[in-house]
Amino acid sequence: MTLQVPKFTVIGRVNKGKSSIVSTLSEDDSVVIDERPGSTKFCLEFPFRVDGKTLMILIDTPGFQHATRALAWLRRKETSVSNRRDVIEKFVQKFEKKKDFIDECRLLKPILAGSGILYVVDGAKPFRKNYEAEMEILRWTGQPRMALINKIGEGDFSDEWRPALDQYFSVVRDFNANQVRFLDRIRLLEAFRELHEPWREMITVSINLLKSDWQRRQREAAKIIAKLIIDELTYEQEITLDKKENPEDHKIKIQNQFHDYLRNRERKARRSVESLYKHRKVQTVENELSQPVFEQDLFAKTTWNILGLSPKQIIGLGAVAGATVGGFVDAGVGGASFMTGTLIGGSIGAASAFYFSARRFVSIDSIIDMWRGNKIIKIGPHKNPNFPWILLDRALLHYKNIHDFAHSRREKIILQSRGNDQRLVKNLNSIQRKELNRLFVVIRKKRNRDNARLQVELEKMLVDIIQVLT
Ligand SMILES: Nc1nc2c(ncn2[C@@H]2O[C@H](COP(=O)(O)OP(=O)(O)OP(=O)(O)O)[C@@H](O)[C@H]2O)c(=O)[nH]1
Ligand SMILES: [Mg+2]
Repeated sequence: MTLQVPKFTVIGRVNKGKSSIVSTLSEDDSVVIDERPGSTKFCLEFPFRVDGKTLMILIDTPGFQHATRALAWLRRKETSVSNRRDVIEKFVQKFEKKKDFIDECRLLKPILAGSGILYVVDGAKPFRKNYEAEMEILRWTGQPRMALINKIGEGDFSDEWRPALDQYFSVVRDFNANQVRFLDRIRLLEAFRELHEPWREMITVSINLLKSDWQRRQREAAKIIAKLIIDELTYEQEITLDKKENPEDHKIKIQNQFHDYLRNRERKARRSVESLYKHRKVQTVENELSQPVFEQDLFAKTTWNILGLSPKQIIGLGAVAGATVGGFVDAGVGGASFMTGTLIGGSIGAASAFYFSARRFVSIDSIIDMWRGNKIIKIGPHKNPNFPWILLDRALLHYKNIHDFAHSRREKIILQSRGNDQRLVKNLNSIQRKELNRLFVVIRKKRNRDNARLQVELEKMLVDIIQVLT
């Protein structure tokens, strides 16, 4: 027997967050949402799919336009409480092709065809008696009904709304479209399950599918981040020059190309994480990171403190081994002179809007003069001991934000790192830090050899880190 896929028609007054709820529940960021009222003009279906399987269908609507008049018509035709649904059917038949109740007919049709009702109100605004007509019409349909109190502004009138909604809806829930997280969605599905017996089995299947898909996404994200780190730590670039050319003329160019590669590689990983979480349109801004990095001394203490590990932590890890590999510093130096040492070691490059370590710590590894008489300029891999930590910190910050970003939100995500509380790698426990450091060192040593095994090891660690993070 195929299970019945639950459908929900989402209804409410203009600008109350109907489309936002549809967007959040269907994980679809293409739903039209706007601060201007009347943004939804037609009824549209949005399936929520996991792994190619439709788990439920949300129907976005413009809501009622003439509820009071419609209810007056219905009341005139009503002969008994038991024929109210028939009266609604007659109403749709009569007005379907006419202009008077276009929106009413459009939203009532799927309900009469069996969909449940999600009624959305704004709990930040007071309850008014004139909401009663539409709630009454919905009650007449006899279909499973749930009310969601979606607070759009600062006020809180939930206490006024609840007793009124309780009269018309079997379940009333607070549900803030823009702030819900995964577990809130699971709880809502659990409530849907109680609403209508024929949906019970399908919704149970859906909850289990969604939970396992969520874990799959975490594993996939760990894989994407692990691959990114390995690629960036082992990437090197070379260009071959004609014997007449002067390598000095090409240094800046190859350095920029090297930076571009690292930057693009990170961008690609981010897009993959975003599409894993079905965020197709989201944009991120890194105001805290890019601006000081762009303009100021990149080794100003504040900048250094933004991401990655602190110099003290790096030294504590013996990660200076990484720096020693780069030939920059003496392993014995303390925090401040460590930074000075690295600063001197790095080349002071042209202003490129890239995070500091990448810019300063590109090393022109070797300039080889002979290869069929040509010259080869080689650059990379990146040597800064903090580089993997900064990469990881940025990846985790991005991941956490994407993971928690409701699909109804249309603003840009500000990837903000506000000091130590946000510096994610800094708060890892010392065993995790040591273990990661060991891996980073091996990855760097092996360059492109044996990466598959290292990738699996890194992935495993990242899954644990990600789980705690979210
Ligand atoms: N802060 C906040 N704003 C929200 C929330 N839900 C919706 N909004 C905002 O409220 C406005 C209207 O949201 P929509 O989802 O378009 O509302 P709607 O009921 O579909 O509106 P119409 O289709 O025009 O009737 C948008 O600017 C949303 O971003 C919420 O939970 N919190
Ligand atoms: Mg809308």
